[in-house]
Amino acid sequence: MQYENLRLEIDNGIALLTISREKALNALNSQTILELRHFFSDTGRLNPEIKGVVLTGAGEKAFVAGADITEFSGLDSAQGAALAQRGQDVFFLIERFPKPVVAAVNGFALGGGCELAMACHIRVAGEKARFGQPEVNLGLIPGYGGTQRLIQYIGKGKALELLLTADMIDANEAHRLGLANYVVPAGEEVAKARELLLKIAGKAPLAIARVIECANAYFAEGVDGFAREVAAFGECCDTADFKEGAAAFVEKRKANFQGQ
Ligand code: DAK
Repeated sequence: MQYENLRLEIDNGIALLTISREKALNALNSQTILELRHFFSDTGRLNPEIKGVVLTGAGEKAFVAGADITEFSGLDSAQGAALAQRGQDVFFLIERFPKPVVAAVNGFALGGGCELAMACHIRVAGEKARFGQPEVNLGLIPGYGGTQRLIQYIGKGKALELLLTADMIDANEAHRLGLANYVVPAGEEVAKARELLLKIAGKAPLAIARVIECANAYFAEGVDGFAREVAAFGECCDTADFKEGAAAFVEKRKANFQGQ
């Protein structure tokens, strides 16, 4: 698929995926959602060269300033619910992506943008980043998982305050609350995200994928996360990477994992 709104650059095994609609502050229109779906189900998943993904927004002002407001006025309830489901499916693809995804939040992360950052595994916020769920200003509620994931990250009390007031918080407050893993000077978000991904790229890929799966199992309805962990641990024992990791430890050398 030819991307119109995503820019993809791969360097040293790390994909830098930039949402590039700078004039609309990188707002998520349906084409961008389609392209994200394609990357996280196809290109990014199947390309063995890609070990991890940095997701960011073009320009210096915004990560993503929300869903594209010009696209969703006039929807009826059935169309709205169908669109929300389609968007949520894409965000689940990101959350369940078997390789690490780090959001480099370089500016406004509002509404669908905050939801997108929350679907990533780790968030690095630049000093100019602003997070918020302003949907109630528009007579809406978050539709891409915001009411659920914000509570997972910062707890019900503070999440409800942000969801009900539509207030924005800055990078330091997001860090204090546990929404942002790091705050870095503006312009250094991608470099920090890459640094984290390069560190993770040295670990065993099959184990990394299972850590992500088990962490998600904690929140999945009807799934026993502890049971999934037991099974996943057993699966790791069958891998060549585990044998290599254990041998490297005994031989006092760096492990050379093959993802097998
Ligand atoms: N959509 C479309 N265009 C946007 C946009 C957005 N979300 N945010 C900004 N833009 C456009 C502006 O219209 C403006 O375009 P021009 O006038 O230059 O053509 C350009 O980006 C620059 O924006 P501003 O001139 O407003 O820039 P400022 O620095 O003055 O303000 C701002 C920056 C981020 C504070 C402001 O742009 C703003 O408040 N933006 C809207 C934030 C927001 O409310 N975002 C939407 C949250 S609600 C759904 C599922 C999910 C959702 C909806 C439906 N369904 C399944 C149906 C989720 C909804 C949301 O995300």
